Amino acid sequence: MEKELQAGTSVSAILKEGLIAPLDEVGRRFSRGDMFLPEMLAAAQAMKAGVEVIRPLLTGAETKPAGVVVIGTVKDDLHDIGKDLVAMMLEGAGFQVINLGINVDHSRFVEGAMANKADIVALSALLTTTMPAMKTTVAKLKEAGVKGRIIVGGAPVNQSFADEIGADGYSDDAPGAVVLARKLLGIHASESHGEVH
Ligand code: B12
Repeated sequence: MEKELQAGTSVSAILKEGLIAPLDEVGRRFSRGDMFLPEMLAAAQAMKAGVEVIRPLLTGAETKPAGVVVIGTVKDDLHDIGKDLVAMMLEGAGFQVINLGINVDHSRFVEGAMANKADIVALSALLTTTMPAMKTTVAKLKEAGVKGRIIVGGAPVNQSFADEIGADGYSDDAPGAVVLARKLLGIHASESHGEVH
């Protein structure tokens, strides 16, 4: 990774081709029964170590605060690699990010959003079995009168599910989450500098 960076390979190429693509392959092998949980865990740890190397490039210094984002992975879901990438890229784009972590139930999302006056509440789910928790969380955030816009993502989530549960936006990747958050808050990209190429 360090060698690639020194050789001038772009951060997004390292992320997509060097980190996310191999992890997708691990997921496919797990589905086929060619790999098992300890291997998936080892792959996740390798991914996390890789992300740490590029973290400074993703979160770069930004002066103008773009807004407050409260982010977390929904209840009973322990996947955090994608959610943390989204958090890092939002930070890089100048957002103040409060990361609630994994296995976050709806009441913690509501408290976190209220306490931090979130402009955006971002929910991640990686399991089809935790998508209902995403739906409940959206409903509870609305019921509680949280004013921030709600965005959702994660491998099993798509635009039609986002629409169905009443989320304000969906993106299938971290750079798209930045574009989405800016769009929902009416921020033009030129007003911010944290682009990753
Ligand atoms: C790594 C991994 C794990 C690790 C997680 C480690 C960690 N700290 O996160 C471990 C080993 C712990 C794990 C456990 C399990 N896992 Co798992 N795991 C994966 C794997 C291989 C990669 C996930 C990942 O990190 N991808 C890379 C990141 C960058 O991608 P991403 O998360 O999709 O995020 C991107 C976008 O989705 C988007 N995004 C994500 N969140 C958000 C949020 C917002 C707001 C927005 C806008 C965008 C956005 O942006 C991100 C960056 O571009 C996937 C397979 C896969 N390819 O998805 C299986 C997978 C998700 N796991 C699966 C399963 C079944 C499990 C277990 C149930 C296995 C078991 N029998 O115990 C457990 C469940 C544990 C739990 N309760 O959560 C299945 C899910 C099947 C399903 N349809 O529900 C998958 C698809 C594997 C498979 N093919 O079967 N897993």
